[in-house]
Amino acid sequence: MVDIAGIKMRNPVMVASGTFGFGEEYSKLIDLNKLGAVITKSVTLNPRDGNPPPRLCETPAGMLNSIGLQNDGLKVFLEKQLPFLSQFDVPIIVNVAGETIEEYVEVSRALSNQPKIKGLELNISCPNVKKGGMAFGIDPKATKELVESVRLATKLPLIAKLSPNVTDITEIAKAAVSAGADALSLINTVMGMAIDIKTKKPKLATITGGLSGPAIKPIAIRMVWQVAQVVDVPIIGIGGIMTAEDAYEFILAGAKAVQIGTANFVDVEASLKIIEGLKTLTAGK
Ligand code: RRO
Repeated sequence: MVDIAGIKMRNPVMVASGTFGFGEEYSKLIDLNKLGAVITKSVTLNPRDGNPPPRLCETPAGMLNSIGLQNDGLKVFLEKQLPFLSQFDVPIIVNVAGETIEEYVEVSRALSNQPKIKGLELNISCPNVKKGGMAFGIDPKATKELVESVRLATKLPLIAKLSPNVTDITEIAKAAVSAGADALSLINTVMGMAIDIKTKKPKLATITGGLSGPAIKPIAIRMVWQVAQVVDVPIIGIGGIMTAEDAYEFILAGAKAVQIGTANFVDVEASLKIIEGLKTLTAGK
């Protein structure tokens, strides 16, 4: 058993927001009950269509995305997606996003009286939207204001998901914790760009996107280590974890748990393999 800010998990391996939808497709392929927790795709107050295509491309040792917070909105989440996920015996953590503080507060409040939801992950690090998202996570004052406001609206464990697109992530981490975050997850994607040299056009319609996958692992390890030096709350490590050895590296850097993202697209069983491999690696430790 692993306890992250009061969220009790069978193991320290969760699936990362945005790489697992709301579990429906994966539930046909793997046993969700074996996961430490499921983190949903971001939920916003109203439905969003996301950005125009192309919004994904492969890069060396990773991929770029610019989904633009596509989701069906709070109502559909509560009526359909949450009931579906609730059939499983796995902690549900909802990733919450918005354009304004009021939106984060309203969504967080509405999720708070749902017994199946065990925690909220505040997405203050989406790199692909014009308003909100990362804007909250690159400025310590804005981070503090947002987390404080949501803190007043919910008793659920709050995890702030941090952006790597900053000069000093420890400043943001400290701001989130001082405002009442119970845990931190890091990192979200690194802003990147790719150009097709045949067409001479950017590979993504939005030009820039978020880089994920093994290419960003050393950045994430460095940031987890830096943040672990300055906060006392649990850290959830994210960034290019493909194997149990990668996950263990995050634990050695100071993470108490990890999230698996891009690896889910390569191998639907990646998270389950990492859970088994970590057991062996950490046995007796
Ligand atoms: O939807 C997205 O484009 C997106 C989000 Br919300 C995020 O937090 N991170 C990311 O890489 N893409």
